[in-house]
Formats: sequence, structure tokens, C-alpha cells
Amino acid sequence: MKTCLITGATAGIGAASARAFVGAGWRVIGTGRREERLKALQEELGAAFLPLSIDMQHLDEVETLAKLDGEWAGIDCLVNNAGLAPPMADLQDSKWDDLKTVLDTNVTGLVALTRACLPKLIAARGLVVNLSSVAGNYPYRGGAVYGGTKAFVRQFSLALRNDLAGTGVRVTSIEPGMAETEFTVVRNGGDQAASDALYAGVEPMTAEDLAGTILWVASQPPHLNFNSIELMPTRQSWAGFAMTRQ
Ligand code: 8X3
Repeated sequence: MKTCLITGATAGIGAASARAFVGAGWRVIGTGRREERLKALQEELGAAFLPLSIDMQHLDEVETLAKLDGEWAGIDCLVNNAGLAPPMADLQDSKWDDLKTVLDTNVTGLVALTRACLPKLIAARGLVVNLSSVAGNYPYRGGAVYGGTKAFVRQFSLALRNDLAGTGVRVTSIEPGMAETEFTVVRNGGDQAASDALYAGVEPMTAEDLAGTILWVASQPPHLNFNSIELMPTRQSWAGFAMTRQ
């Protein structure tokens, strides 16, 4: 039985991915900060799910994930899903603590965990699936740090493929647009109504849509590497360029 390590499994795309992978016969190690959510997921998914309460900002905790032994020792797939956005704000109006949490989680924690898991992934000829975003490919106002971290995740994913050339390990960057998850509630400082207003009438992607994509990537034959997959809801497209007029 193959094992998938999924970060940020307490909600949204991470929790949906845990359900999808277990449903497809994988074992899943799911991490997150909210222990009670992980426990609830374990009750739902049973012995195929190992919950580990980890904060991606604490690198000593992150690195222990790669050191599990016994029946949970192997890692065939790493899904780097944990990530968040600071409140939408121009950089000059942003709070450093908010930005630091995002940089530590989206970039530093992701790199530390990936690096720590590589010996096991190489031994398994496994795969890494990184959650980037369309925000890493197209800039929008108020998203400089978030978009910057997601551009990093995409480029890190592509370059990591070079480092892993010849090992058989595959790496994919998934770049979703608008998906209705707790992501937007967090980005709006916990304001559910603001999140609901953003999604109203848009038919956003769901966590299950993305979990299906991630599982599909992980189910492809070993000779196929999807470098990146960018996806949006049909009702989302791009804004034009902005001008300031005198
Ligand atoms: C966030 C994507 O389109 O909601 O990762 O800004 S979008």
C-alpha cells in the first residue's frame, strides 16, 4: 500500500485530498495545526489515516515528519498543500507578522519538508505535488507577497525536477484559481460574509475538484511527469492591465 504525506489536511484541499487518496487505497499521513480537526478526519478515515499535529512554521516539527519509522516509514507521494494568504493589502499597508507567517509557511516550511523527505521519495521513486496558484503566474493588486510565494513554489517545483533528474521522482506544480475553501475566509480575517460575496454566482472550483486533480496526477504511470497544471473555474478569467491617470 502506498503512503501519501499531505500537509494542511485539516480543511479544504488538504482534507479533500486525504479523503480522495484513502478512497483510492492509499495510506495518508495528514498534518495540520488544528488537532481536533485531524482527529475527526481520523475517525472518518480510520486506520489508513495518521494524523500529526504540526505547524509548518516550526522547522524542528516539520523535519520530524520525514523521520517516521515502522509501518509509516515510507513516503511515496508528498502533497505540499499547507499554505495561506495574508489579508489583501498593498505592501505599504500590510502587517509584517501576517507576511512572515505566509513566507514561513508557504516557502520556508515547504522547502524544509521537501528537502527532508527527498531520501524517502528517491527510495520510493515517488512524486511531489506542490500547491502553487494562478496568483504566482499573474499579478494582482494586494497579492504581492502571496503571489510571490506561489511563483516561488512553481519555480521551485520546476527546478527541483532538474535536481532529481535520473532518480525517477516526479514533481508537479498545481496552479489553481478560485476555489471555495477556508482560504478566503482566512484571507478576509475570518469574515465568512466577505468570502461568500466573493464566490457568489461564480461557481468556484471545490476542494474536491482539486483533490481529484492531485489524485489523478499521483495515479499517472511513472514515465509521465506533469510539470504544471493551471486550472480555473469557467467563470474566472483575467483582468486587464491597470493604469493610473494624471
Ligand atoms: C488563490 C487563487 O484566484 O483566488 O490561490 O486568487 S485566486
